[in-house]
Amino acid sequence: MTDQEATQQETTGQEYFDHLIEQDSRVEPRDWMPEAYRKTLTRQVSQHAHSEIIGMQPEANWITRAPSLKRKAILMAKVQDEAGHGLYLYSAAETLGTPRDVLNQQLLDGKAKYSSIFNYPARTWADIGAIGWLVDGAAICNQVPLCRASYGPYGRAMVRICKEESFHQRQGWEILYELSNGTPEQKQMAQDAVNRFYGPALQMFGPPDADSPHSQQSMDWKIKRFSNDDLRQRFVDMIVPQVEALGLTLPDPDLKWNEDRGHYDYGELDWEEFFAVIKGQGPCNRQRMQRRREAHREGAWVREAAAAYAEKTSQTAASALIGA
Ligand code: FAQ
Repeated sequence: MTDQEATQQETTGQEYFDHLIEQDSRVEPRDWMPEAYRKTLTRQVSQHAHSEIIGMQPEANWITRAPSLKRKAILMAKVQDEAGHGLYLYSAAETLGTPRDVLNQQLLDGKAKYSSIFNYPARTWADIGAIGWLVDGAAICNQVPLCRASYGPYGRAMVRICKEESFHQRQGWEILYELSNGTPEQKQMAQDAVNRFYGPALQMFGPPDADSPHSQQSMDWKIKRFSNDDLRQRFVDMIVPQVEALGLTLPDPDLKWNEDRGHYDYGELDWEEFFAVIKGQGPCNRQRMQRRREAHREGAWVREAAAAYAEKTSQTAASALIGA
């Protein structure tokens, strides 16, 4: 292809891409797309996948200690769902051209981010309730608009994920509801979990808009539909009546209804802590990565067996074709 032909192809590609975005249509893997669009999606979708996989750890830690067989079965199903979400998302990310083992290696090398929230410990059974209610609740708030993301494979993966997240949130709510209607000690345990997870859950939406380098471009490309602060506000407005129904409180003295804005005002979050956590200095960053690397090492034989099986079946298929 000559330089002129390449430029022509790029111009046509850009025009078609702009048209798809303007029409609120979907960009599919084989469509031409700007390199920066591919890069930001690969970044966001793979970080999202890593979050689902690392996010299994705080809850998996409670499977053996869940207070009943029923709770154990529900928690096990939830943790398995998170693994499934990771797989859908890695598949969606791969359609952008970077193989999954490369993405995974970026995580193992500590070069790729995953959600700040999973660097906090799950200390008590009530924390499992708070994770379901607040963390999955924030995830739903953030992810429902992503079902309309302009990139087809990502948006379609999100539809399925959001359905499962709704079940996750309900199971968390139910744990907290039961504890807050239990003994005074149980209620206190629920309150303590909400106190610890409230701030970090609000930080899941990302830095304030003024400090969010990717938001505007991602909104222009219709990957993100709302800014970080808009989604955070939506989440606060949603959980205030819910916490009242639980009979608990949110640990924010500045939280109050603002008649003029038609929203709840809430206090400043600890952004210093947030940036420290995403730089690797949270309470559990080291432990989470150590466990992930161990699990990857322990899974080597599974990957080798799967590769050998794939090789064998492709040889059998090739011989059948030659024989035919
Ligand atoms: N943690 O310019 P922005 C779940 C980074 S839900 C760590 O605002 P963007 C379900 C950001 O990557 C959790 N890093 O970036 C579950 C960027 O760094 P970079 C996962 C964060 O992308 C529940 C820099 O800060 N959900 O797993 C965080 O426009 C229970 C500047 O930020 C998703 O990933 C953070 N909280 O907006 C599983 C949703 N926030 O890459 C198990 C999809 C920001 O330049 C159990 N992702 N950063 O080095 C998104 O919606 C977006 O990527 C945001 C960030 C909103 C997270």
